Amino acid sequence: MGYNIAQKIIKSHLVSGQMKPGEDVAIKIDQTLTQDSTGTMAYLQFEAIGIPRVKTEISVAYIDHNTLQAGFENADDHKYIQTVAKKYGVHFSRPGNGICHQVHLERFGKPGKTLLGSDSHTPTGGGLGMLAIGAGGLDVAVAMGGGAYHLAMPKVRKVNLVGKLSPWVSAKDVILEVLRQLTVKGGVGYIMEYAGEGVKSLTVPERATITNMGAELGATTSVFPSDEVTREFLKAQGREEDWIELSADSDAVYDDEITIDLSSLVPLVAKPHMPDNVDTVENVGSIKVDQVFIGSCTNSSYRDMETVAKMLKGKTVHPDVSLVIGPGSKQVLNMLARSGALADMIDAGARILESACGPCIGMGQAPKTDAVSLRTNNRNFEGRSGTASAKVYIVSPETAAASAISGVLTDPRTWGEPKAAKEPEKFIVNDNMIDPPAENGDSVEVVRGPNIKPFPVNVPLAEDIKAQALIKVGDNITTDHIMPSNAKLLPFRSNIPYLSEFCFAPCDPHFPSRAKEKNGGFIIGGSNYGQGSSREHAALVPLYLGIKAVIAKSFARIHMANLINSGILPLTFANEDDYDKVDIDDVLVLENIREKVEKSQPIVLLNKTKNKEIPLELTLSARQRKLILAGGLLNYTKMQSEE
Ligand code: MIC
Ligand code: SF4
Repeated sequence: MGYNIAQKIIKSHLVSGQMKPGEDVAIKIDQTLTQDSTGTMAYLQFEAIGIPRVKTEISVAYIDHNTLQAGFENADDHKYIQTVAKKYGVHFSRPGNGICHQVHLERFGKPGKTLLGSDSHTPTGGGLGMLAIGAGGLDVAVAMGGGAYHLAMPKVRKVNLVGKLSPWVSAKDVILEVLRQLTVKGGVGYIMEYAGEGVKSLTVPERATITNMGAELGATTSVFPSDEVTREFLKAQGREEDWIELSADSDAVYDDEITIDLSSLVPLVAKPHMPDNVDTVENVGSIKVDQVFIGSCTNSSYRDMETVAKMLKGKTVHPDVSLVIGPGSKQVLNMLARSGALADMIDAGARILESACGPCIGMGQAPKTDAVSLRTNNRNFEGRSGTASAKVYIVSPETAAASAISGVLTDPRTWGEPKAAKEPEKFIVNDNMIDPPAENGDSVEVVRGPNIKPFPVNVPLAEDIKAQALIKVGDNITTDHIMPSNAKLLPFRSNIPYLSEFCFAPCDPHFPSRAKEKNGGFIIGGSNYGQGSSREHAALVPLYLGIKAVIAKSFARIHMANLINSGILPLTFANEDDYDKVDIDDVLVLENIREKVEKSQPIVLLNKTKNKEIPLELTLSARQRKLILAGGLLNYTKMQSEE
């Protein structure tokens, strides 16, 4: 029996475990990436582990999220990351060099390699045929130290692409169609592997748009074959030697399969406030638009930006629209500048931003009250734009540009002649904004600003837990609900005590004070709890507030791993209906929980207030049980190195 691409890469990196879906496998990590909003924590944890030099083939620290610098905090974090990177053997991509995923695709990604990144959109690298996975900062820190990455062996779903995209329909519409079919939970437990004739017609940046937004499916990652198109891309980046061919065996077996006919797709839009709330642009109709943002790690490649510039050339942005454009990298911005495309954008009235995440994570450009904002990014969660009442619609760059000119949501097919840009034969390559690490880091002094506070470390799991339910939330709660991120909060990613004041702010602003007053307790969640980002702050902050366990209908992958890494129990209701048997303030008891976790015995929650027994499940690998018992990955890693 042959292998698919995902299995081939896992097999060639397998350190332990069997490649059977659901089993714990450990894989060797070739490359890591961090960004600044998760990176400070990742490097603090790397320092706490105490390994003198990273052991990966390459590790890169990017500065791309916290670039607004309204106070000293961001700049202090940048300096900390720059110096810690230099000392421990990590390349440093300076602020302004671009969004981690775009730059990594351009300059470092290699087909067949594994990449672990402290950002949920790390699967962007799958566009190049990498096995690129998003994880919490602590997992990345361990991987930098040479430790294997543990995950439940995913199933592999084949996405068979047939036909060819029609003019004005682009990669964003492909992934929106996948999201429409499968929903934000549809990828949980899966790797999405793209195959079929249609693959050839997609360039690497287009493939990367699709794998990037596989994160919104909840998938472990997404991967494309590495073929002649991949070779051409790497050659144009001056790195043809990094190319290898990678395809599924002809008799490869998949756990599941869907087919997408590219020729039947039309421009699509994800309506507020979920990426799977998908409809056609035509159906949604000409709603009035206040803001358009073209950028983010999903759609900020040279191809996307040139296409937009061609559409804007000679036109003027509608008077009621603010058009904001953030090219994904210095390379893209430089090429736009030299081709004249940047001048066409400026001339049309676009507001040009530096190459960074920017508005995608609410770092500036918050729209007006009740605004309709069209964005090419990947997430439209409520409040993420920085304006609580704004309605964010996710669209392709083509739909975004057409709408910016007309002032209403516009189907780009009404524009006539197609304008899609071609991939260049040669990209402008200048890595002068990527600082290599010191040959010998001993003499490098790590600079720590006053905003860097110690992070919480758990204690070993208690014998019994008795505490109250502090909050009860519904389905699809995102990490943006648990630990919001915006221009005001992102500067405090290395300051857990400060962040804790805002935990669950969009759901219940009194949660932090209640948690402190009651000395911690339980969180009750619905299904797909913790979807979205990789930020381990959504676990570290609850840990700081004394959360002992989250009891939910189901969990999103990265967040569940982050809870375990923090030593917080991720329990699920054995019967989903039992969710109704717990209310806020109920006193809950987990008797002999330590022994039960240790011996994998059935767990029953006693709701003392309602006098009800509720069966729970704890689906953990043997290793994860040890992490929970030890009080998290850091304690466990230290215990192991002491043995
Ligand atoms: C996001 O898109 O939500 C982020 C900001 O990039 C996060 C990481 C973070 O919270 O710092 C992610 O996707 O993992
Ligand atoms: Fe940055 Fe947005 Fe991409 Fe997250 S999704 S890495 S905030 S551009």
